[in-house]
Amino acid sequence: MHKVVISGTGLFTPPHAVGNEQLVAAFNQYAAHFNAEQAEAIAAGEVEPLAASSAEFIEKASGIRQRFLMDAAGVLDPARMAPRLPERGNEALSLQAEMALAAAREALAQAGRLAEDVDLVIAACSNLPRPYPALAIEVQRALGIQGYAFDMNVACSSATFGIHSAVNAIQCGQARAVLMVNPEICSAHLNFRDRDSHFIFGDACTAVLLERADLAASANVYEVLGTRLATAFSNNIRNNFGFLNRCDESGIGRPDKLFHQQGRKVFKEVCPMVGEHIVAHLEQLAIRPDDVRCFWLHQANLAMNQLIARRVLGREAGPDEAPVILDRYGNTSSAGSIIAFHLHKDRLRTNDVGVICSFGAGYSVGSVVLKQA
Ligand code: CO8
Repeated sequence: MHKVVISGTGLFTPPHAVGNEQLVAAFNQYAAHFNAEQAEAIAAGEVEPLAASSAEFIEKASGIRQRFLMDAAGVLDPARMAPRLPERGNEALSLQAEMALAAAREALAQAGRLAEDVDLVIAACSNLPRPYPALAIEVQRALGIQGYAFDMNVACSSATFGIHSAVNAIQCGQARAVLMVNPEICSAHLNFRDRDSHFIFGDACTAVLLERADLAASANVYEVLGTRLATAFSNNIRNNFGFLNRCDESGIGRPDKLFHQQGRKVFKEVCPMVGEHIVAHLEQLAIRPDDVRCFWLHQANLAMNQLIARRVLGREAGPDEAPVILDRYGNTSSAGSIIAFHLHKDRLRTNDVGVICSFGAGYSVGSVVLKQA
């Protein structure tokens, strides 16, 4: 079997940074309007009034200070509270492909690779622009890559599951190099009218180039020592949007067609699952947790990451050991752990070991153990 390395990563950051205060101001305006409109029903006890959101709560509960959005104006308009992203014609490049190209070009350049060196494109993210033709095939054509391409969705774990698939393809000799992209427009499936979750997500796109170690052009590469995946069904993070929605019109427009979750339950159930997963993966590779130089964890909640690191290490992790990017980016679903890796992979020195780990809806957990070559 061929050895596999990560030889390049890329990041596309959307144009609009939106702070908690701005988001809360829009929500509170919407809530005040709703309460005024529903005053009679609220007084009669028929409708629950909407409580105000608070920037202080958001930072304390999640660690998030701001997020980047593909369109801020639509989200911050209390009469709309959804991004305005006009549909493009069939001949135009789709928005997610555009994001993917920007991140992909950076990853290819970093690896010193051209389109002709790549045999497989994987688009892995928590929502795709359409069922078909695959977004990955659109990206493949736009970059002029031969070979094959496919889409996959494992929510927040899409990128690590994508890396796993890429590693398999390279190890088996089906591809020399694989480009994996994660274009996340979380703002388009987030309910900005829901106080419990309106602050959680941001938009971003990451790209990872994986190659056969013996063919890599760059000397600055990260050998993949192993990947490990796990899933366990849960309804605690759910989105009921789908192609069957139009077959039962009574449900169209209900908030369950957007992201919704039982945040507390997710926190309680996912942290132990992830801690045990990482420990078991390291054990399998005969690596002691203390010998891991850096954990690039999924970026959903600061306290969650601190707890997971504590479970793995048996002590507090330093900011250097588990870098945080969610304060600036929010939760960018599958892109989160890859943004942390992209921005902080230089924390490894030769022969140092690091772990990328994602977790989220499904439930799903994916870990990738790397060694700086
Ligand atoms: N402002 C002020 N107060 C608030 C707000 C707000 N915005 N929201 C809630 N409160 C109040 C509540 O009403 C509650 O009040 P009370 O105590 O009086 O009942 C109090 O604050 C505490 O509420 P919670 O218990 O809900 O607050 P938590 O401390 O649990 O924090 C979090 C909420 C931050 C959501 C936290 O539970 C969390 O982060 N949990 C983990 C969630 C997680 O990791 N989810 C991962 C989902 S991501 C994923 O898998 C990908 C899905 C695909 C992408 C989707 C893209 C859209």
